[in-house]
Amino acid sequence: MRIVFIGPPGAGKGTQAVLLAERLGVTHLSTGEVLRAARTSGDPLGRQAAEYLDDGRLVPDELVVKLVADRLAAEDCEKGYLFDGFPRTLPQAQELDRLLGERGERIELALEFVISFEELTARLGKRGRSDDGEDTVRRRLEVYASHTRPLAEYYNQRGVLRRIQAVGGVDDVTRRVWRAVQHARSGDS
Ligand code: B4P
Repeated sequence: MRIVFIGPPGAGKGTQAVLLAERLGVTHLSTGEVLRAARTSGDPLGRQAAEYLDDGRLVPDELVVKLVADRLAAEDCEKGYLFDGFPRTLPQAQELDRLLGERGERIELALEFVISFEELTARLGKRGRSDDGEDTVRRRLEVYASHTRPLAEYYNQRGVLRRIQAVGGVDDVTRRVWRAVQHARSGDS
């Protein structure tokens, strides 16, 4: 299956993506994780991405798209993939469609994680990653609302959007994610 996860920072996309990718036997690709790893290793991509990560802005589209295009070409993506945190802008979504079109593929499920601002700030406060400081989180949430949230409509128009409530324990959310996957597979509404 080919899936994208959409949701604000801290919604639990990464947590659920690991579980779902394993259950479906597909490749999990988190652009956030790849960018953080590149920063730590100090390679050229990481050096370019660092300033954006640290102040909560989106890394430029061309850098992220290149990263995804390279990754998609790897053999392990032939069995399906789950993009976690990508696309995050309309140009990224359009470029992804173009790349997939060349492969004769398309996104079959776009899962939007719905969660309140209060719950998010509480979760991120507990996590304490370097981009989880109060001002950075506020910036990331604003960027989400202006650039990424509109993608839900993009996928809704393509008939592949499903929304789940991302509150409750991890197991509760996992059950909702799985139900959405089953509906998408059977074509139910
Ligand atoms: P990401 O790595 O995608 O990180 P995220 O949005 O913060 O996290 P996620 O929603 O995956 O939450 P998680 O499961 O960790 O992005 C980081 C940065 O990278 C961006 O700000 C941007 O700069 C850059 N970037 C990434 N992709 C990009 C792109 N495509 N274009 C441009 N820039 C890009 O969960 C959060 C916390 O909640 C955890 O501590 C977890 O333990 C906890 N949690 C999870 N589920 C829970 C539950 N049900 N109940 C309670 N707590 C829960």
